[in-house]
Amino acid sequence: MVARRALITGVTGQDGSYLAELLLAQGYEVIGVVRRSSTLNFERIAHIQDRLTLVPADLLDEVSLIAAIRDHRPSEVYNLAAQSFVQTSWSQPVLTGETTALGVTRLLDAIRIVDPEIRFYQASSSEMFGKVHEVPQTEVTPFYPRSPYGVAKVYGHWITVNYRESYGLHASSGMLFNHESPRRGLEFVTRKVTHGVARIACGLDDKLALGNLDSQRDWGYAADYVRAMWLMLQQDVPSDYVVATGETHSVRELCEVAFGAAELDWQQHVVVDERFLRPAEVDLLVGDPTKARDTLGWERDVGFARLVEMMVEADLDLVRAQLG
Ligand code: NAP
Ligand code: F7E
Repeated sequence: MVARRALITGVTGQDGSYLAELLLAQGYEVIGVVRRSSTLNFERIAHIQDRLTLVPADLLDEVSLIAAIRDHRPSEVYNLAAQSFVQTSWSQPVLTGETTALGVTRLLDAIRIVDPEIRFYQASSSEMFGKVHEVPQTEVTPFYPRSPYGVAKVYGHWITVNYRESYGLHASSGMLFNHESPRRGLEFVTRKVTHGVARIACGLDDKLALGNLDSQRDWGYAADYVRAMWLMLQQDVPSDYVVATGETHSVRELCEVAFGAAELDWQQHVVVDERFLRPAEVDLLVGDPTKARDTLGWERDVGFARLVEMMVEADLDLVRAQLG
């Protein structure tokens, strides 16, 4: 049988690395798009790098995307690349719009030009719901983004829907709620907390400075969520799906569980620093994954407490290894 071929933008990121593992395990040939940088940034894919075909391209450069698709002719394209850190989107709003919004159009156009039969996945986000109109959020909850990142993701979502309706592309949008793992970037709050716990437990730090402890998120495990991406592209009909756990927890609860996993009292170590507060906050997110469960048969395996414990354990191993 001929191997199916998938192209992933953002393969060096958290989700890209898990999705590449999943597709390789299913026998896919995996093409990973990497952008040029002065130092290599392949830590998350080092363990599978020899099984991937890495191609240079950038969401800011249309010609490079057309060339990647023309040269490798994938049957599925997963657009995971983005400027994905919400806080940075206030200091770099134009870059965020170019990458996270217009980058989606560039990639959709590349598909339309080279091979409109290619199936397309867009990494949409619960940040689109922002100042939420209803609880829990579903596929039909109106959008009210609260950051340049959220605004850019709304554009990316609607251009995906529009190319599906205008050109008949098999294009689906996954409205994924926060998902985390030991591979999460250190700037996101879960990993910042679990890495901070490990450093405090090993005596390297005493305090951890955070921003808004009251905000609530629906946190799941990234390896569970990439399964939903793949399932969307296996459906006969493209559509849009909320992917979430259906539970919400505050940053304060995250601290309690994470410090507790290392037998520490979070109140002795966490301090609030207004540098980490945002100009506009998303206070509460919780998704309703009913459509993903009923249509895709998707379920998450890992719950909140296990996820946080797993991340603390991984960071303790990492910090201890660095100490030698
Ligand atoms: P991530 O770890 O920040 O990875 C982002 C990826 O995008 C990296 O591989 C990065 O490459 C790449 N990238 C950035 N700018 C690019 C450009 N101009 N051209 C090509 N590649 C570029 O993000 P993630 O957590 O895996 O998230 C994956 C996607 O899902 C993103 O679109 C994110 O916005 C979205 N999303 C994430 C969550 C979540 O909770 N994780 C929830 C909803 C939606 P470098 O390695 O070179 O920087
Ligand atoms: O913040 C609060 C912060 O940066 C979560 C991205 O993957 O998920 C992610 O976006 C919450 C916010 O993720 C700190 O104010 C408190 O309320 O981990 P985060 P995010 O902004 O929810 C969505 C779904 C995406 O699509 C994005 O790409 O935690 N918070 N103190 C803090 N956040 C950070 N980063 N650092 C703090 O010190």
